[in-house]
Amino acid sequence: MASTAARPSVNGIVPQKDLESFQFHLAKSTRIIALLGAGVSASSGLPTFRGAGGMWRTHEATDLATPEAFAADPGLVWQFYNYRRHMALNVKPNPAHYALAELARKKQGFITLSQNVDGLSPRAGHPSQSLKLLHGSLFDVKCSDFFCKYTQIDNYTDPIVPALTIPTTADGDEVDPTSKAILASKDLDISDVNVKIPEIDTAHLPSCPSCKGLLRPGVVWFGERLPGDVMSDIETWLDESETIDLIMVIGTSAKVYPAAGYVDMAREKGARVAVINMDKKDVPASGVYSQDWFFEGDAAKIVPELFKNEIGEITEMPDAADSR
Ligand code: BJW
Ligand code: ZN
Repeated sequence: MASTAARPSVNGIVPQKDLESFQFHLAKSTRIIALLGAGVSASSGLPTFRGAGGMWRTHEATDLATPEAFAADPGLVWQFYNYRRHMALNVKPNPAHYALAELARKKQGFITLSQNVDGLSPRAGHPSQSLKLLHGSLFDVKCSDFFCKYTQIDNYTDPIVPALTIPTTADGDEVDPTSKAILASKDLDISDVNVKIPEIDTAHLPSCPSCKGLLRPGVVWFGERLPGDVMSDIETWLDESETIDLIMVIGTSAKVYPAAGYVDMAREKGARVAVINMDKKDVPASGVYSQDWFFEGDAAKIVPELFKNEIGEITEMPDAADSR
């Protein structure tokens, strides 16, 4: 089995024996899933959600990524997402994004299910028909009124409205306006539920040109259904065959459902699982079986190495954002 991470590595990135057995399996695989999470974009400079350095150490995740939070304080939630949009626009896709995009061009039966909303896979040129964005995109905006179907795709305005301009320190450094530290530095005891965090006037938030209601980020919050078209595309792909050869679980804690459930679905169809993660403890709920692989380390380094036999070296790295 290939799950022991501390074995000697010949190429300095992954143990040679595991690399070879993985590459051998990848070469003969015709039905492959990649399940991506925030760790794929970590080396681009975007924080993950959970674990060391995770952004939700400085935010209460469930406080901000829910429809209830938006209803209670749309200004605070918009500040959080406007800042996330800004961060994503100011980083670049990394070799893992490019390697996945290239594998998608090379392998017909390869589908990527990404939980990431940062736009980096599309910017790396990942073919859209084989990239399924489970949790939407920071750059889609939609009406918050259930009955109004207004949607904007590819809105890259930064800040999205002037009222959401990112504050700077006296030294000119941009600061996350919604981090606990910043809120606390305003002399507010944010642990006290009776203390109200200042709200941005809703009149200055993004508004719907159709119904004049509030627009909201086009991401999937806790308790919300995943996009119907995305789910049905995945279902169609799953139903195309009784077998799946491989699922790669890359840079995700695999704790959020239904995304995490695809690992067991793939196993049920015979898939071997390859986990690529910085943290040995972050394995899917079903664990790592004897025929699986665990590659410990940075996805941006490991993924191109794993795919090298299929895609060659990643050399050119065009960013679709440069031509916008
Ligand atoms: C590196 C690295 C490097 C770092 N290299 N690795 C079944 C069981 C239990 C609960 C549920 C269930 N089904 C549904 C639920 C409820 C809920 C849920 O899953 N809760 C869990 C917390 C238990 N799910 C939902 O609510 C979903 N909706 C739903 O099921 O609807 C059903 C419904 C039916 C009918 C009517 C209505 C509804 C929706 C889930 C939406 C999740 N949304 C978020 C926010 C998106 C917007 C935003 O970005 O703000 O999506 S939550 C957040 O978590 C975000 C992420 O996509 C998602 C996953 O996180 P991810 O990507 O795994 O990040 P991390 O930080 O957790 O992990 C990073 C990993 O990278 C770590 O392992 C690091 O070690 C690693 N790493 N650097 C390699 N360089
Ligand atoms: Zn509307």
